[in-house]
Amino acid sequence: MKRNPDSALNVLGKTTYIDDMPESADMLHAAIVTSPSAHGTYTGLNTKAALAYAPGVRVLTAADVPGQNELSTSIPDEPMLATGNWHYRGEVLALVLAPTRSIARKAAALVKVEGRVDLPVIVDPRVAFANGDIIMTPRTQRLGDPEAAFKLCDVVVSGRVESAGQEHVYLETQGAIAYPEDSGGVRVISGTQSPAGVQAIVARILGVPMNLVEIETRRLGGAFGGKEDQASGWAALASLGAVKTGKPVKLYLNRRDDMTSTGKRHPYSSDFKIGLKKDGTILAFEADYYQNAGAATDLSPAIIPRTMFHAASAYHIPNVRATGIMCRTNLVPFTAFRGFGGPQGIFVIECAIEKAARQLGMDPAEIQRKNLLSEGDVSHYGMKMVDVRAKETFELCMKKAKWPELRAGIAAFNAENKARKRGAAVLPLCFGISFTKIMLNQGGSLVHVYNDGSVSVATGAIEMGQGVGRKIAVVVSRTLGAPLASVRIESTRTTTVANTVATAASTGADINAMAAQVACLEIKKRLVSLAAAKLGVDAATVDIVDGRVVVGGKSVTALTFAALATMAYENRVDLSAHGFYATPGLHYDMKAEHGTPFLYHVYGCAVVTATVDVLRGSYQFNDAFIVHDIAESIDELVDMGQVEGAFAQGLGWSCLEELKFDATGRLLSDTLSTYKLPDAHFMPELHVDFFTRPNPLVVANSKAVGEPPLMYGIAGYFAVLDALKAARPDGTSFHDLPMTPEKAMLFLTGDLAGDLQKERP
Ligand code: LUZ
Ligand code: MOS
Repeated sequence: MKRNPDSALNVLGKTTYIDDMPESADMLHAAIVTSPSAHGTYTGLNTKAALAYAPGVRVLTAADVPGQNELSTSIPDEPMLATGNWHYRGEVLALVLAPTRSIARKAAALVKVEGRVDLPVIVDPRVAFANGDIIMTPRTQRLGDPEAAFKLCDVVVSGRVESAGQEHVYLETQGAIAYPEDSGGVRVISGTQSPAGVQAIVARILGVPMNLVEIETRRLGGAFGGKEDQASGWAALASLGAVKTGKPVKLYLNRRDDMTSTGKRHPYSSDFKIGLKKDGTILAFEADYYQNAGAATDLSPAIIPRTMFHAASAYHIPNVRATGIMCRTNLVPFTAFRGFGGPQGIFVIECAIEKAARQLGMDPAEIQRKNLLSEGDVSHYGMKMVDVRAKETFELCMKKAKWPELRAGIAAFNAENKARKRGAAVLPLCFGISFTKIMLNQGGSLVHVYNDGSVSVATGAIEMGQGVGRKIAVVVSRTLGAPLASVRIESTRTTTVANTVATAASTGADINAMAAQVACLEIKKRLVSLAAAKLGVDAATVDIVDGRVVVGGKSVTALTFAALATMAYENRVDLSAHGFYATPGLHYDMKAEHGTPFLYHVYGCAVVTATVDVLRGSYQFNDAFIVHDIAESIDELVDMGQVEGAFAQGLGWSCLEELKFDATGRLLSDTLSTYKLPDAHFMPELHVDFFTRPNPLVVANSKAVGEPPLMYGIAGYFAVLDALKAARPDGTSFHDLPMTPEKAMLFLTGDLAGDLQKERP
């Protein structure tokens, strides 16, 4: 096993995803009936034509739910099946079951909404805010006194920033298969990042205790946060169908249903104010983040604090105010997406720096450099920053990119060329690792060593293509001393490891490999003491390394790991153990908005260059230089895949992917022909180096890698903007992500409209 264990299967097309699983002859297929507008009420559903369409069609509505018709894990504002009203387009009104998927879909199209009354639709978070339609109360984090500090500044700049949402486009759409059990409960194969989360919701919907619901997840064809909270509805609908009919029910969304009815990255509209001294030192920063939460609470209350925690990004600013406001609109409930509010916050401070730099006549990179975090700085949320790597990674990256020469080269190119202009931008990174909700920072494992020496490892981790299984296997192999090839990672099941959390927040390997390690150390202790007894040596001198028992650190014995496992069984020594890990040292005072919410931070830096075609507004990225703080990599191939993939996804969000709703709340970009994803041609040449200082706080001295590199993509926005400014030095910078060629063109022709225009001096 040299890489992600799924890689070979994927290449051969042999990997089994949910829709590849065998279907029993009695299996029913489900299709959803969704709301016809973004806001409305109705008196009932007419199902006559649907039921008459084919034999065996059934229609289930809210009235069929035996338990509680509620999907939310916070404020109860998200019914699984609508009850007389809807609040976004794509909300599920009914579930149609039929012997085939095609019949189910056709019958679903025949269900008619009766007594429909459309209501006003709000799509803009600022309008929702003005109407008082917010979720919970706004939160504010503070450090120092920004108001007073602005008075001491040489330059104070304010502005407005927009960032659009992002569609997850996991290759495998959402779905589940539910099998009825004779207990009255269900067994569900669910496409989720959080089997235990799905278990709780299914139990609630069915009105049964959690021990009658088993959820299993073998792997996902991608998730990116989209299946952290929002897989539960599909599993619960399938479970409802299974319990109501006594037959297995499969619900698998097609791409358009998935794009219309599932949440995405939150769009934000934000205001900032930044104050600096003439030399570029930032004295004060304020931001108000209007988060477009969509029609239900979902994970918004966990996402908004991550935005606020990243308000100052990789900079130390002595006076900060960051206010987060969750605004309720008539769009699909927005949800977790790789970075979880962090990218939105980081984009705002970078916009502020860009605007301030223009005012000061400085290169934004010089302001960035001047204000980077130092060892021992205290963040605006009261956390003392230790083992800070901001300056080192920044300088390494600038050196790697040959920044002064790069800048000079761009200036020379721009002086010579009229039709094409080049630009460059830098993005320093500081991303906090741990779930912002402290309770979620826990994980469990169950490790069995079989008596032939092969090893079975179960944890709460979900393999979604990111390679967490590979990392856990490496840690288990190293800890036990068992050969890597003998370690098998089991599918994730609620009956093997209970009460787990979502594989999310970049913590999948941190938490689950740690929990696995705890169990392995327990088993190893027993094996070592047995080996010591058999060899007649002191247990303190015995170790197991690479599949062999070793005495005194160097004398490799003939006793293999496998033989020792057999011996343990013969001597009635327990070869199984459960492990548990809770991230230490986390605390947060919600009232004071102060504490230590993160175990550590991930640092790094990216330099991105771009060339704009001034006549067309189109552009091309040239190079991306990245120095990423990986600490000690558990698997360099896996980690490089995460860095490159996250960067591509961040670049897509920043520049290319355009999630577009119209004023009636209809998603216009609801297919892959209207929603453009980054491809190989879009990507710059990548030059990635790892910064490898060990991180003693985590298993194997590693660092989390899943989300942080996504932020590097933000440099793409500013690289293009830099080139645009070279073409039109008179134009005012605009901060409206993504930086599509359309917007670039409008900037170049001086036709940028609307609120962006208002910002012009
Ligand atoms: N999920 C979550 C996350 O529940 N809390 C978090 O802090 C988080 N951060 C990143 C991604 N998912
Ligand atoms: Mo979360 S955005 O699923 O890590």
